[in-house]
Parts: sequence; C-alpha cells; structure tokens
Amino acid sequence: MPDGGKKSGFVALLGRPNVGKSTLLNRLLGARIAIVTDKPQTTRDRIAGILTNEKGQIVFLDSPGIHRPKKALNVYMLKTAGRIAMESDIAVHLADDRSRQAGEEETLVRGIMENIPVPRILAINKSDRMKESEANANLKMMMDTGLYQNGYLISAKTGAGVDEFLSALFGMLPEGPAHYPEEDLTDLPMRFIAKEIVREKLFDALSEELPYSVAVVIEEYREDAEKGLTRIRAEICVERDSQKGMIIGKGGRMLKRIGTEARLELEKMTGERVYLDLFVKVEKDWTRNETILRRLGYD
Ligand SMILES: Nc1nc2c(ncn2[C@@H]2O[C@H](COP(=O)(O)OP(=O)(O)OP(=O)(O)O)[C@@H](O)[C@H]2O)c(=O)[nH]1
Ligand SMILES: [Mg+2]
Repeated sequence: MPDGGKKSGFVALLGRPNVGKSTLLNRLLGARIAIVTDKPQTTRDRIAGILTNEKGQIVFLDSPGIHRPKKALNVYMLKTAGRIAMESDIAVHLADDRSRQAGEEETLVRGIMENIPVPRILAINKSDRMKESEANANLKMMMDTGLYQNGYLISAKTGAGVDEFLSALFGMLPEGPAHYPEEDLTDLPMRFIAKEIVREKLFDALSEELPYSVAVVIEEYREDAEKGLTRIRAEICVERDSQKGMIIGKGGRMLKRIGTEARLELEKMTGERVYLDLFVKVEKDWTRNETILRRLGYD
C-alpha cells in the first residue's frame, strides 16, 4: 500500500467572521499559529496549519471571515476565502451560536459552500455556551439544508467534540503522501507571524473602526544567533493623521504597551530575546487603494 495507508489532504475552515476559525486551527494544532481576537474580521490572509499524526497529515486552511466587502481590503479578504475554498479537499463550514441571527452573512457563506466541488462538513462551534437542546436544534436545522455530509457540535475553546471531528476528517480523506515535513506546523515564515502578533495586540488595544484601519509591515527581521537576539522593526500604517496620534497615545503610552505585549509574545514563541521597534506611519486611505494594499502585503 502506498505511504503505509496514511491519509493526506487540505481542509478549509470557512465561515462568518468571529465564529472561531482561528481558535479552532490553534486547538487542532495544539499551538498558536493564527491570531485570535474578540473582534470580527481579524484574519486577513490564508493561514495554513499542518497537523501530522499516526493517521497521516492534514493541512488546515484558516481563512478570513466571509462578509459583504465594502473596501478594497475586504474584497481582498473575500477573494482569499474563495481561493482557499477552491484549494481544499474538504470544506468545513464553521458556524456558531449566533448563526441564526446572522442571516445575511450566513447566506453569503452558504452561497460559497454551495459552489464548492468537494465534500462539505458543518461544525457548529461555541457549544460551551449553548444549551444542549438549543445546540442540537441548530445542528438539525442547518443539516436539513442537505448541503453537508456530516455535522458536528464542537467547542474550540474547551476542545469538546474536536477529537471526533478530527477523526471524521481523517476518515473522509484519501490516502496519499504528506505535503510537508512532519515537524512543520505551518508554511508561514516567522516574519509573517511577527506581523500578525503586532496586529493582534493592536486589535486588542484599539476600539471601534481603528483596528480596521491598521496594517503592519515588517521592515526588518534579523536574527543574531550569537547573541540569541532577534531584531524586529515594524511599521504600523494607519489611514489618517488623527489615527496616528490615537495609536501613539498620551506620552507614547499606547504604542509602548502594544510593543511590550507583542515583544513578550514573540519572545515566548522564538525562545529568544526580541528587540521590537514600532513606528506609526500614515498611508492615506490604504484600505481603499489597491496599489497601496499590494505594497502592504495584501496582494
Ligand atoms: N465561548 C467560546 N468562544 C470561542 C470559541 N471559539 C472561539 N471563541 C471566541 O470567539 C472570538 C473569535 O474567535 P476567532 O478564532 O478570532 O474567530 P475567527 O472565526 O477566526 O474570526 P475572523 O478571523 O475575524 O474571521 C474570540 O473571542 C474567541 O475567544 C468557543 O468554542 N467558545
Ligand atoms: Mg480568524
């Protein structure tokens, strides 16, 4: 038998913003690859997480939450989600306890799912904050659409139901060779992860529309192995002059706090000391401008 009967494939995690796709990715891998915040539209790119065990290898593709795009950045995010759907062997529609109220966005997700030429699976997340009867009723209602081969109730937060969900995915995938070395957790460079961590701390610290107006560009990422030190210089781009001041904060306090939080997290991840320099720069209306978007890495 080729590859000793090991399974292999790509599984897309698709759904509305904020349903817990990135939390689920991290839970499945047992590591923190994707950033998570309590705000919708956190993830902007394709985040591949590689899970290898005795059954084989699954590459999970975390995606930007599906929403109605208004600006060029949102169009980029929606296109990215669409592309991820098309490169998968199995598409998971992740929903949550609020999916019934989120009519319009759920309809958008369903529209994408309907056109995916691979098996579709439903997973309703956040079961930890649903009554069992309510969770089962939601699951039945969504399964009755006939769109999904199987449906699961899970909690990415507590891990409930996640093993069973994972076994089912392995059961559905074909046998084949692993795409990545078994020790790899992601195909993303540390430079990208550093950018995401700074962005996560910005999302956490800022409110209202401000998180949606920031992009982070890593200008320098230099490892000094001899000193056990990594030097990172990151530029935070905002859309307007007034936003620059809000991010720097009184006496520079806000920027300092964001920098400290990001640095501590990066030190934990790299196991090395990190020097993190943050700068704020105005890129006027960058979220609406395709040329600047590309320059900022949303290409
Ligand atoms: N109670 C509960 N909260 C959860 C669970 N999974 C995720 N969350 C929370 O839901 C919020 C959104 O989680 P994310 O993982 O960032 O959601 P996402 O689907 O990746 O969101 P976008 O990247 O914006 O599309 C965070 O506050 C999580 O802590 C869960 O199983 N139970
Ligand atoms: Mg996410």
